[in-house]
Amino acid sequence: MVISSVADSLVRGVESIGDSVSETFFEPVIRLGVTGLARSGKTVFITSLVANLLDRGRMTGLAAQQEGRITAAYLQPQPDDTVPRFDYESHLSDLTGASPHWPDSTRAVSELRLSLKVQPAGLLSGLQGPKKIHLDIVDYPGEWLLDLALLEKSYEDWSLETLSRIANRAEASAFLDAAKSADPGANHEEPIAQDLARKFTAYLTDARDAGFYDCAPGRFLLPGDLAGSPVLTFAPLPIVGPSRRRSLQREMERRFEAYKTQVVKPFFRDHFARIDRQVVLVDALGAIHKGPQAVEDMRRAMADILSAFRPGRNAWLSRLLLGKRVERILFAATKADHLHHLQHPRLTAIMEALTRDARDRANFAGAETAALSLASLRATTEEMRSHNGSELPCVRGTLLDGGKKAAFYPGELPEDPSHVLGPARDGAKIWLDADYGFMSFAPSQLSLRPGDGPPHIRLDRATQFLIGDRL
Ligand SMILES: Nc1nc2c(ncn2[C@@H]2O[C@H](COP(=O)(O)OP(=O)(O)O)[C@@H](O)[C@H]2O)c(=O)[nH]1
Ligand SMILES: [Mg+2]
Repeated sequence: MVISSVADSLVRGVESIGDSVSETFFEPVIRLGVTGLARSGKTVFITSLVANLLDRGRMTGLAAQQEGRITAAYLQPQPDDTVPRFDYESHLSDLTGASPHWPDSTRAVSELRLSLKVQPAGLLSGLQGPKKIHLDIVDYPGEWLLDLALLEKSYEDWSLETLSRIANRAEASAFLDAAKSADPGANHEEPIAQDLARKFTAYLTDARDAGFYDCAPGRFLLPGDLAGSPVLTFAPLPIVGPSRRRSLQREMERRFEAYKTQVVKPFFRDHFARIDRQVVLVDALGAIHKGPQAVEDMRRAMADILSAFRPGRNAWLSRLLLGKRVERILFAATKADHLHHLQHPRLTAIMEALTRDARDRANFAGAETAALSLASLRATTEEMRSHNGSELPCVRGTLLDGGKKAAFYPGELPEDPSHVLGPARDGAKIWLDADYGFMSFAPSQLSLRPGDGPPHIRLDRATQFLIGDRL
């Protein structure tokens, strides 16, 4: 314990010295974290953000742009040689090419550096030349933040907690049968460990597909190059006492600890701890469409995810951060182009309510927070349609299914967010007073004017909140 914490802070110390000598003093770096659960819209957000910072015609909500102070923007090699580069060019050509389509989902951390030349504002502006500011954008799965809670748990606590939480889930029945018939005290045999891990992973996958978000350890679902390795070959067991040497339980315990030190900690140390500004993307409309249970699950997952931004709660993390904290956190409801703008304030209100607990805590920790609704890539246009004598605010776009154009009225979100969150919290099975539809639209064919990035909704306002004060 002691040894690992000393090592962690040493690494961080050396790293921050490196940062400050080579860059921070001369050329400021802003590390922007982009996270959210799977399909929340991270890839589309980053692609459109970069495209709109390179061609800034649609970024009038970004003050430095409005004031004409951004003189250049260009992509640069990123500073971290071991992190995959965010594949901006191919995502952009997916979205804006001749037959536009949504990019494939990506499931690991990636990074991109965009550099801006900015004329300083204020008194000294006439005396100084433009300054260079690097924006390092880091894309990482929100699911990985859920693993933070594992650090404080022993294998035994985690096993018993997990088994009781999933006891009544249909998706878990095959795994639970296997776990019940396994003998934690028997000698470790690899085929048995593998069988348990495989069934546990299958359960996690089914649970996630069924809408459960409490699917830790996160890397079981997104294994990348760790697939099949011992750090991912463990599962919770019905434990009754301390483990015996060479037993199945002892080996599972060892792997659980290895997962914490070799998978969870490096992520927090190498990525999370270095973030200055954070945007958390939430597909609130998608959850509302799926029903009250999905909304409640999402609310809980958000609270868990955001506890990572509350330093002090986790002793290891606070030591690692050494008082450094994320300065600004934006909670953004994505895909707002599914709604006519008349309904956007209601979506934002739901977003605010959905993250309220977590936001209060983050505020307490000194971070500035805000919520808004946005569309990274606007796929629809708005229109009013008459229906039974009243005018309905609709959106029109190309349907993903079949490619026809259609206008769509998604239903009216309530003015009071508690009408959505209340039934969700109380365990309602369906929405009683409304039905919230959801259409999947394809990105539309674009013909962009020179200097304009792809169309969006409030991406410029989001950018202003996240980095505007540093430009
Ligand atoms: N209409 C619309 N759909 C979006 C937008 N952003 C994301 N989506 C949809 O959400 C899906 C997931 O987005 P993606 O960026 O891949 O999510 P990630 O898993 O968080 O990286 C996409 O395939 C689109 O169908 C948006 O701005 N407008
Ligand atoms: Mg992605």
